[in-house]
Amino acid sequence: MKGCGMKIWLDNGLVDKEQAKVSVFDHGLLYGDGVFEGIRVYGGKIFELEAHLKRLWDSAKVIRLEIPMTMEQMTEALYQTVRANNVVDGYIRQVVTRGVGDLGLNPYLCKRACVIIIAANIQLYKEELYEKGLKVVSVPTLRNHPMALPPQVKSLNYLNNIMAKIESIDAGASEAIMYNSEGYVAEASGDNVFIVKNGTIYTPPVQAGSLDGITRQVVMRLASQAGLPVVEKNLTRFDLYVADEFFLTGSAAEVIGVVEIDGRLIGQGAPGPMTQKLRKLFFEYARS
Ligand code: PXG
Repeated sequence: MKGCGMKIWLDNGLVDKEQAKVSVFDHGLLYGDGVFEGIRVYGGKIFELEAHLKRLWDSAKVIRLEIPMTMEQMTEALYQTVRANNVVDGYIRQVVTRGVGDLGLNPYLCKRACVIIIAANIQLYKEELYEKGLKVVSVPTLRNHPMALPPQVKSLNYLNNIMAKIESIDAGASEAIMYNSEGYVAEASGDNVFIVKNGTIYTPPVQAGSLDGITRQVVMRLASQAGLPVVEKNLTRFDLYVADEFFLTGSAAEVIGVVEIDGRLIGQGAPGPMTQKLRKLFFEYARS
């Protein structure tokens, strides 16, 4: 898709990729002031669109950002961008920045938020990692405290997660496991955490400090429907180390097994049966 007539939604309509530029005075760039969503497209249909729109509007409300269009207009803009780029199975990056302002923090001096929609493809991990499973590490950088920037806000300021990602890469791992200030598992740098122990699926409550992941919600629902017990519970490093299975969920990663954390092997060192089953259920649902 690169270069061959890619169209980007910018503010009020589609423009050529080469024309899709924002000002150096946009507070999205100057301060990371804005919100975004990463959404999958399966078979030409935008996956869990309502949930993504709701989350975007909630994130915007928290940071007092007015999105300059209605949800209906946004839906239309998303589909126009998907169709203009012939995206059938792909990925949408939807961004709303605070817009152009002064060299000063005050967001209220920015006249109008800027809307950007990119429809393309994404592959977060190499295909073989889905078969073999990921190696992850616990990182020293804590997930943002809820009384700082609440982790439920999907803001353009991802430095908290980027710090964690750097720490994991530097440690030779594929992903970071982030904890909260009380020592409970929060999430990975861009994915939610699940484990399986004695036949039960566990995931930390969102209040432990994670994004309210849409893939997480779907996986929890599919597991319940399949009669697999799912429990939201605070998890510690100990729980991860002794888990029978371990997997991550996210729009980019989908469902991916973890086979090693901090040098401890999970289960038999390969993605477990429950992980594989949920991955299969997820794709059946996504493609239905
Ligand atoms: N936690 C964080 C911090 C995230 O950024 C998730 C959990 C999973 O949420 P969803 O709703 O996607 O199931 C995310 C989402 C990327 C990329 O480019 C990252 C995400 C989504 C799309 C793309 O790395 N993370």
